[in-house]
Amino acid sequence: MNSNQPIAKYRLDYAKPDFTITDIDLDFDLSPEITTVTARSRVIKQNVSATNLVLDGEALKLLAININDIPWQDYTLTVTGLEVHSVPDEFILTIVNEIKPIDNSALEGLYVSGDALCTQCEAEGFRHITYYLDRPDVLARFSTRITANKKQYPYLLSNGNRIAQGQLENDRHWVQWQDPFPKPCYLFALVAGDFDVLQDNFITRSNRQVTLEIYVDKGNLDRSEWAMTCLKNSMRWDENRFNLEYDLDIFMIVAVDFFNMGAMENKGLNIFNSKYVLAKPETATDDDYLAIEAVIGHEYFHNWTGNRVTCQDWFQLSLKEGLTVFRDQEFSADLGSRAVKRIDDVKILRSVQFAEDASPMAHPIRPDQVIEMNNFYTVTVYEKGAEVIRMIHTLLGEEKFQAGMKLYFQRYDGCAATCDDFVKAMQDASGINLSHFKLWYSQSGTPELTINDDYDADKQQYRLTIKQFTPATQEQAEKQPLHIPLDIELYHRNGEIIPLQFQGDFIDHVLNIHNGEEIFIFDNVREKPIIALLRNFSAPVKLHYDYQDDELIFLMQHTTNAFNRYDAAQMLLAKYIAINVSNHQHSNSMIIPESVIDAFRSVLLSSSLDPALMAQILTLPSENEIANQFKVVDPDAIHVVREWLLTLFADEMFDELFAVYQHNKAASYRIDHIDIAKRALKNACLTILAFASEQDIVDKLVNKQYQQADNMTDCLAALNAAVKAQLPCKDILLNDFDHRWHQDGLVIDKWFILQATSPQKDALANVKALLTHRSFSLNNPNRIRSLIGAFVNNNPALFHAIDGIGYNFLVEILVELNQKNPQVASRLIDPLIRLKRYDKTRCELMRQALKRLLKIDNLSRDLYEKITKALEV
Ligand code: B3K
Ligand code: ZN
Repeated sequence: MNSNQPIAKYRLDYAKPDFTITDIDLDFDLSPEITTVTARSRVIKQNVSATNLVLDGEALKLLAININDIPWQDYTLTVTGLEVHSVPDEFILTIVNEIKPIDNSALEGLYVSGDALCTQCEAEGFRHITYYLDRPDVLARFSTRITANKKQYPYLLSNGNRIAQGQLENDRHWVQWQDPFPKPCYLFALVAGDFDVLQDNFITRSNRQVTLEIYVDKGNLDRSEWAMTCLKNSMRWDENRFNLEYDLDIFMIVAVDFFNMGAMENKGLNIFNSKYVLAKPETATDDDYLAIEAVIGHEYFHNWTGNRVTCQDWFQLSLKEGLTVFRDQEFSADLGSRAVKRIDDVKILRSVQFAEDASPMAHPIRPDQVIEMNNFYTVTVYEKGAEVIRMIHTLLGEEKFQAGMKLYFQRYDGCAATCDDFVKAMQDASGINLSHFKLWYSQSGTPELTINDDYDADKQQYRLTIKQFTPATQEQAEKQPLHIPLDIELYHRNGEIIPLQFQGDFIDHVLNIHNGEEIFIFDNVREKPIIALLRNFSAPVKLHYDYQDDELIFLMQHTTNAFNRYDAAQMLLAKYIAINVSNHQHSNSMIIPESVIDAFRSVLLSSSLDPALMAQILTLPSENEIANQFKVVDPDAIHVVREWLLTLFADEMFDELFAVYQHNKAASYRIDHIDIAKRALKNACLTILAFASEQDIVDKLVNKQYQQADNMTDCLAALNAAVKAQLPCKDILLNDFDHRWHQDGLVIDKWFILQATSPQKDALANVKALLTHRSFSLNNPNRIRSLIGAFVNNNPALFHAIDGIGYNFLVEILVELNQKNPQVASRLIDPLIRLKRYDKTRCELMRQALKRLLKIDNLSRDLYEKITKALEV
């Protein structure tokens, strides 16, 4: 990789394109072995001094170039594409080229998924289809004609409306599509295959009828109904909450088994990983149902936030992703449990995004420097991006926020915009100054708030001193204070809320922090209050405040914000986990006060708490969540302490857990939020009970739930409990599950995940053996993520085994995946680049592993970018 090192692109180097393309007619003569693409584009010069048209293209075989239908000889093929020299100011460019879908294992461009052909163009996949201006600020009207064998590919789909079709000789047929909305090429899509189709329709609020179609593999129709329900709910919700209506006559979703990510929002033709479409109670868990709802919503919502208004350049990715994640989060919250949704989202942020901020890949939500764009579809751009939008929502309130959205669409519909454009629209529509707030777009890292308070009984005054500090990140040493909305509430010890006031004026519960240090004083506080901080997680920050146990226990019971009840419980656990990690490291015995256990017991005994919230409170933080508390992570100690805590909880609260478990059993399975909550609570209890010292009893209980389950949620919860607690029944149950489900990829993925996250000492040997399991394939990203991804990410104690065998295993896998599928390989490497978080021995082993990877022949840009950052070379 030395002679030809990939080079970075910089946000500030953005320049408008020299040429634009207003219309493109694509013609595909499809076959998996060789597909011929004819692209006829209307090209217009934008920069008068430009003479050469520089097009992107990769792995293409050029057959012909015409300008205004005359063959053109004056061109050069380059490493990155094609330069057409001395072109006129406006012309029709025709390019004919060939591609080989069957050889496309990277799943970018046109590729084979099972028996179908499909495309993935975001971010820069269109250049694998034809030579083009593959950048999001070139918007063209697309028409697409597809010709293929009719038996093999009875359905030929593309964006927009189907305008013509016909039969040809030799069992061939063709279909022509036209998309009236100009779009960048990353939103282009094509699918050819044989499917079962679920059809429905939706009447928009202006009374237009939209045909809805969901395409699934033959035999899967009974698993597609939930996706259709979610789609219709999304369409209605976007009309009601955001005033946004669908714009074409047809909306199609195609589910494919081979897909690098979750799904893709191509205009009018969303392509989905089948994992986010297919569900029936026997095969999908409640979490699967909720994930489908979120992803269907997300892709649908992109129609306005992403497609109608797109991004000027890829550095602006969070413009569409942060905003669309915010929208899908609100959709799920409005339809289900807002508190649980918030908790789930914050968990991801704390466990994955905070870890990314502390890694060599730290970047602002609008990155400044990129080698491989696919490396920046990150939890920072997406989830932290959504938190930034949420903070704007908190600062403006719903009404002004919606006014900002309206202005944003008025200004930029049909255009490519920037994050600055979005913030300006929000500011102009609301009259609220966001100039300091904008720093969230350019500054990386997790801000830390340190809060001190004191109470003056004589003056009846309560005083808060708030300091903010953002630790340096690898790519950005200097940090400025941010504008942080801090939502708080004060309580008297009797549970009463104290109104916030200063010198006779009431103060809003959202404090605006702008400086490195700020002081807030509250009057008329008649006793030292208990403070609820960062209500609803009002900003993506870490909090330091010296809570006493009794204050956290108070908040668990009294605070009005459900998120804060959960968070108080988390803080209480975090404190005793940290103490006991240290105890374990120093060979001291582990301890926890009885009052802490009693606090959790009273959660179990509460008759008023929402079962969904109870389940969240009773679910111990994952080892990854715990790891983020520590500067230097000790994965062994964290694992031991977490299991010790589970056994302690199980033994100390056995009767209460068992009673709640029994009480929340449902007679039959229904997908509604009350039943989902009850199952979550029941299974949270089972997960703890499984660790009880009375192993015979819980082994029977778990076994019974597994055998009697009529749905995947209960079946998998039992299997998970058996594996995590290493119950005697686990092997029989695991074998049974394999036997029952090995032919169903999506279901057997759940089994691969359990095998990969087993605490059993020889889990890695087992993972290696499973690489040859009948259901496993290194060609399918879902299988890779379930077996290998789950091991390296979610079995930290074993991945970080002190002899380095976990690291060696990952190196072997990455060597194999580097060329086969660079995007998937690049996601797998993340836990290995966080070397600085570990002790010297592990850090050195990780460094050696990375050095070995850097020597791979033809190292992909994706891995190169992460490895060089990790090694700081
Ligand atoms: N926009 C796509 C992600 C494309 C990933 C490219 N590597 C899915 C989504 O965020 O909706
Ligand atoms: Zn998205």
